[in-house]
Amino acid sequence: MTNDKYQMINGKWKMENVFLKGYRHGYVGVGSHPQYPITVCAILPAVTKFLHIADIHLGIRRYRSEDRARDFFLAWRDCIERFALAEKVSFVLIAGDLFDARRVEPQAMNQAMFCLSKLRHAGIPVVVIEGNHDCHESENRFSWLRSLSQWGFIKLLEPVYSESGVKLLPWDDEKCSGSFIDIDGVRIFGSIWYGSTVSQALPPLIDELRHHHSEKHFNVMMLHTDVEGQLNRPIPALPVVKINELKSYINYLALGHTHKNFEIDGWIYNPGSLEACNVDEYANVRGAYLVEIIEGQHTAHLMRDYHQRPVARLSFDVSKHPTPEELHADLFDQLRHDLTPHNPNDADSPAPVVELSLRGHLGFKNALLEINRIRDEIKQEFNSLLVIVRNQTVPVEYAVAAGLSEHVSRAERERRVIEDLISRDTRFREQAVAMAGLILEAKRLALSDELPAKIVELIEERLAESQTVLTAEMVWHQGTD
Ligand SMILES: [Mn+2]
Repeated sequence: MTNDKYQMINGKWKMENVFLKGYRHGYVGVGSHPQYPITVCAILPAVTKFLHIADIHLGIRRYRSEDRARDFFLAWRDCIERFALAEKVSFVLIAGDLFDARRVEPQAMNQAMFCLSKLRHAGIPVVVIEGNHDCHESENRFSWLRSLSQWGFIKLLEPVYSESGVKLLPWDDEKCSGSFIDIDGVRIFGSIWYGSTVSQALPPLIDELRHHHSEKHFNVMMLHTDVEGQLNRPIPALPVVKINELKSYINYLALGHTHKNFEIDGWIYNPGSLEACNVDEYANVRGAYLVEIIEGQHTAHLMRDYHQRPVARLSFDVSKHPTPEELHADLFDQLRHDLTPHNPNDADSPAPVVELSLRGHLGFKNALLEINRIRDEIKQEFNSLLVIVRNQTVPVEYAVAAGLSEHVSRAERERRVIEDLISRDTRFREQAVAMAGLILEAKRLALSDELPAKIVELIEERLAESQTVLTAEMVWHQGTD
């Protein structure tokens, strides 16, 4: 309980110093209690359940695959059916980015309505805030989220901004608008997308929360923002110390925006996007929070068992494969060992996305690594929906002197770099030391103003000493690079 006037002790509601009988499993009623001269003026359900999701991104077009775009709908449908309708929750929270774009495609609207109408039919309110993807345009007062709110399919919560500052207004059923709403003992506050100004936007909102949070309710606030320390990217995010200023008024901060799951100090929750919106997000944990409030104490369960496209993440070290043919053969040997081909007749398991990372030092020119061919052959052999090849190899062209101690002299470091550059190309590996010496010698002569003809003479002389095959390859290599 947020209010210490109301407490559940030994299965009985206690208000201040008086016990109320017979209200353990239901509601504390409004009006006078028959046995005691008190008036109970709050409606407090013993248990309230709600679903908190964010970043559904309906209508996403980032993948060039219809099936992949449909996955976002299937994830949304599955979550609503399993964790809202079947669980008979009191309400659903969507903390921003229901849609991938503010200009909603007809198909994305159909996908949204498929669930929103089921929820309305079941009497489950859907409380929504704008995200950066589906927020209204500043010069336009119309938006699809506002329309959906007007039509009664969602309750879009927005603070009201005017010249005099920000105001939080209670939900108005006639106007279908407001900044906060009470449902089953929970007071829910909305906000808008503030972007990089979120740290400045928060203090005036907190002033308003001071007036409007309710001691008689469990207070929830929805916010679409990144949080400092939860990202791998160096972009401005909201510092946790700033968020903590909300803690006096808010019991559960329902976040959206960051597409991976995190939880801070047992009151700040970010479920993550329902599906992976780009390749970098495949490794992230994501899901939907099913939250239970019992006697004012909440428990948030991250639900992950819903339609998510399976992803097979594989890694292959390209080092020590001297030719493109050998690399190809060894790669497919490893794939056949690690990856079971998808059975296209199995309707229960969707074809996976395969993400293959190629790592290590290439033993041949980068241009000879046939990424497209590798991608097509994996797709064909393993019946994958989509194959993403991440080329993280170090091309022979950019070799570096790895493993050198920091105390090594500049001259030695230079010699090693040149030697490495030569030896990473298997055609010249055997002669790397001799050739590095020759290159350094040529450089020294050039810096000492030696005549160019003299330098050419030296190079020719040394090359003649080594194998004639090597000389021919050098000429070919220089001519095609
Ligand atoms: Mn998003």
